[in-house]
Amino acid sequence: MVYEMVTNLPAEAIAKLNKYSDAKTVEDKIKALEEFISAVPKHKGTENLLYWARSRLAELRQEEEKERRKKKGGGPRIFIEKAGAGQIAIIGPPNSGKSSLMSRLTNAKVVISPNPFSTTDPIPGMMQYEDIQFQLIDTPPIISNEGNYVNTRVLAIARNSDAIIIVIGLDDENYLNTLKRVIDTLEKRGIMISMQKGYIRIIKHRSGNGINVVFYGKPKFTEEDVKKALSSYRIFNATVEIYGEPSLDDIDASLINAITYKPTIVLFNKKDLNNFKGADLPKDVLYKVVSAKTGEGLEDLGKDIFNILKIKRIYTKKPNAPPDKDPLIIREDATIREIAETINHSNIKYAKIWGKGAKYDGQRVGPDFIPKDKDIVEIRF
Ligand SMILES: Nc1nc2c(ncn2[C@@H]2O[C@H](COP(=O)(O)OP(=O)(O)O)[C@@H](O)[C@H]2O)c(=O)[nH]1
Ligand SMILES: [Mg+2]
Repeated sequence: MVYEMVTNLPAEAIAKLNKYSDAKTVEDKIKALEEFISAVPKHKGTENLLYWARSRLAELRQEEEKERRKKKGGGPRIFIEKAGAGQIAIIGPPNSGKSSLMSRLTNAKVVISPNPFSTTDPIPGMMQYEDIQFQLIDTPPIISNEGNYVNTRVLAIARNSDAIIIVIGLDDENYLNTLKRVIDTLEKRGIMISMQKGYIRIIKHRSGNGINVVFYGKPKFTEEDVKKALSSYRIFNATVEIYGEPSLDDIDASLINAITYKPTIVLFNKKDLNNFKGADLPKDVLYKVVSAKTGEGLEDLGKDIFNILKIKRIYTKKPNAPPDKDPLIIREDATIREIAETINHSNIKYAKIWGKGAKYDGQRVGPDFIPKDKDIVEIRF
């Protein structure tokens, strides 16, 4: 397969794209993206790229507008500062039970009401799971019962979160249709709840050893194609994860941040009111039938959230001292080296570990070793 599209991008467009990636504020991102769009030649081969760039730009403009109003002392902030082991946006249509769920699971004070638009602002609250906490965010309805109203502010929160819980009420006669509308709304704005169709994640590194491509799926292109595509963007050090069967265009979408994957749990709520008749969802989307009113079905939700976030807890310790009480929360597949880096150490010699990941207590392991959830790690420098 020949990769043609991005190689057509002029150097100027690539420079603007890098400027966009590096931009720290919404204003700078908008400016760089506008310049990027005007520097991209308009033809069949760049259609997708421009579509994604324009949708991202529209979203950024809305964020900017909200920020402006906030500065004037008006409306509330769109983003909620992250806390705990992960931020999870609870989204769904009006009256599905989002606030009831929030009130059952967290310490947050929320308004529960049969009035469909009773929740007007996003509200965070902490949910305890074993020795860690997740930050849940209750949100206003994302779509209306009728009509085409879509809440872009909720979409922005979903995009910024680490995972999504979609709440659908079983008292809604067309609950499967309603769920489909929520999922379509998310996908149209580049928020994917499944990786099955295909997804590319690009993690850029400042330095390092080139392009490392990891295949979790079977795309119709090769590692060479990925390297060529990235080098046309002047990206020479990156980890590229490929899921499902994406196309090479998805590289563009991923670079521009237009497509993002969010691990998702669907909760079919109000099981006390109505029977659940099954749902056809992608394999990698977890769903549960629950009642926010009685608590039924919610027993393992903490464990489920922990699992979809793909994180682990590591208790670090110093020699001859007990392990830290508060775990370090890190990616499930993080190595000893990455754990050391997050606690600001680079010259690791070896580590000693205790727990599920260890063959025996105090096993000596190297920097590339991957400890398991709840392991105790003593790093030696
Ligand atoms: N029977 C029953 N009613 C529920 C359940 N969860 C929420 N409700 C009711 O549904 C209405 C809307 O709930 P609310 O949490 O405000 O929904 P939201 O608009 O999604 O935040 C309220 O009258 C709740 O009491 C449930 O599991 N069972
Ligand atoms: Mg509500």
